Amino acid sequence: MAKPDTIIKPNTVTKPKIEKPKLYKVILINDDYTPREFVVLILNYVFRMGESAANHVMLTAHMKGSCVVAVYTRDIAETKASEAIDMAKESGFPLMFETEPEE
Ligand code: TYC
Repeated sequence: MAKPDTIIKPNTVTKPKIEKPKLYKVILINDDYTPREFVVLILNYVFRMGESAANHVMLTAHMKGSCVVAVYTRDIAETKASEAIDMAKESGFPLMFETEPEE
């Protein structure tokens, strides 16, 4: 086969596209049944919060209805929320966590 006389190369520049992963909030929801100590225990265990931060978050949710616990990438936020909900369920408590994208 004959070789082409002209080779046309596309004139493009590839920019490395590295985007910051979107972050998700884990939100603790208040209820009337889960004991305060159990909420603190879950915050200690699943979210690695110290005693005083966990107490503060629990009391904020208790008084205001909800409180942001922490911010993670989507996978981690969803995994931790499910882990916390499952632990509460296993103990017979209706404790709820939600995840929502950060603005
Ligand atoms: N309101 C609960 C009680 O009085 C305690 C509680 C606090 C439950 C925060 C859930 O997210 C919560 N026993």
